[in-house]
Amino acid sequence: MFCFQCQEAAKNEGCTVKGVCGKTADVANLQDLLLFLCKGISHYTVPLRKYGIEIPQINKFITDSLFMTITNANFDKNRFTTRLLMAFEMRNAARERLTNTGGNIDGITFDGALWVGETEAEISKKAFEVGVLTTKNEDVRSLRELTIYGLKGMAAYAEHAFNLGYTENEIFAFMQRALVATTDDTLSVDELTALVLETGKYGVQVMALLDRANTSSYGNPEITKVNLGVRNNPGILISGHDLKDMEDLLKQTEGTGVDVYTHSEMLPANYYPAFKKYSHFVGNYGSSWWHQTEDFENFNGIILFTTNCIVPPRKSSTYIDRVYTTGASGFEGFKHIGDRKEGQPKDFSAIIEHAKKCAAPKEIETGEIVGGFAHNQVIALADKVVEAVESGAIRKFFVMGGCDGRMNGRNYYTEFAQKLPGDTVILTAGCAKYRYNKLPLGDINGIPRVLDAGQCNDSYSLVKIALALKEALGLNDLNDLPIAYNIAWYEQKAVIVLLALLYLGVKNIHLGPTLPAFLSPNVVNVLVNNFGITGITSVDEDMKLLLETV
Ligand code: SF4
Ligand code: SF3
Repeated sequence: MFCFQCQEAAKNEGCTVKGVCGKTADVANLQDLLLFLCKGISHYTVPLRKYGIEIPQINKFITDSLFMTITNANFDKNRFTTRLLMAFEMRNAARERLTNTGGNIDGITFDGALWVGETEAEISKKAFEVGVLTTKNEDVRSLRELTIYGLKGMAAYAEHAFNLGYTENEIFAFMQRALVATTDDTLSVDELTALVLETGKYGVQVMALLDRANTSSYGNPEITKVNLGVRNNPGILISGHDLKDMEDLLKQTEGTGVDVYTHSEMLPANYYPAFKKYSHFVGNYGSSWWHQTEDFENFNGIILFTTNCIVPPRKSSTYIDRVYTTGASGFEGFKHIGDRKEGQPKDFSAIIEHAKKCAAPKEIETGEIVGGFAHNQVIALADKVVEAVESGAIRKFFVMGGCDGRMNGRNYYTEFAQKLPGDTVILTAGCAKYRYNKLPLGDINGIPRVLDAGQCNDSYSLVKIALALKEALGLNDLNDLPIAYNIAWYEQKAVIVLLALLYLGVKNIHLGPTLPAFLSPNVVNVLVNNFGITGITSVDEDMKLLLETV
């Protein structure tokens, strides 16, 4: 195996024996093979579009497959093996369709479009051969993988939108065209750099689509005090990012005596009007994803993963039989809830029955946190915000969104938030917020000093807020705003968010806690020279620099 897609890549170079995340070499190789076949399928679907042909099942298959390979989403070898067999079927269907349409398949020579493996031994051998390192030139490899990781993030958001009935063929078409482009040895470094930026363009588009899907389905997030304590009923703790699963679960648990709590990235579900109305939706339990081994132990009830981030349980963990996965997520040893049947809600009856037999959660904290500052809510407060900026009450905004992670150095973000002067406001989205969202940072004229827009995909909200501020303050360029970017990344959704920000022209982003292992020195130079991207140094130095510039 070789994997360097996340911030935890061993030695900040790559995991080669087993993932720091817990991914085994078997699973890593099967994920590589699945991507290889998705590229192969795309070699047929891209020319099919020239004939106006879309194959929705394949669009969905490629999207789900990319999503399943995101860090901490799916560790289940069997799920990947089954999926590989499906990939062969999808590829055959696409090839046949292209032949029947009169398309020319003779020119399609990419191995992933042709290779067939039958035995487990053949599949394992091939899986070992098709990884990231098959691209020898490190700059080409870096740009190809940067694109692919962006596509994985895009796929995650496209999948959530799809679950709510929102799709755009343009997004699927781009994903597949880009997958093919990553197999094209004739593309120059400049062309690949352009592909990376184009990925950011579609990143903006997919986040806008998901924003529309979420807010049309569940209303606009609004200022909400989220309870951190517990009640005395058994509960289900829902984690991940999928709001359709949240809806189905809340509906099916109503009146059953089972309470629902959010964990980690599901926290922002508390901000949606359509979910707030359920009296058995108690609040948020615990902290960000990597605290789960302790949080789940204490919770006593059922845990439902709708997406990443899964942490493999410890040998001593007692909660394994209480954990379920659904959608793209999976883990050998956790039970899996299957997909929705056409037009039907997902069937959560098994976990509700299981929950009824569990003890109520142990209280690990009390109190409340405030969130719900997505674009609609902040824009509703625009007058107040603009007044505070114009009077100098707010000197500067700090976008500190992104991911959380286990690395010790991430204390940086807690310290940074603590040391920020009282006339600054943090704008956040994603699980990075858990580094500072329970600190008593106060408010400025009633505006909380931490404005949480929601999940990582709600970074789109931060962009809308920035654009609205630019208008209100009569500025021409986003970079003239009193906003500094100090973003934490971990997995590939953060990659698509970053590419989206670059596409929108945001400059001087500080990215930490380490720069991605998949960026070659030359690609880092391109990012530094064109976008002013830098890593982080010490809290004091970065604070000084970021407070001084615009
Ligand atoms: Fe390593 Fe991250 Fe890949 Fe897991 S996802 S194998 S930690 S680089
Ligand atoms: Fe977090 Fe996994 Fe990235 Fe959605 S839940 S932001 S790390």
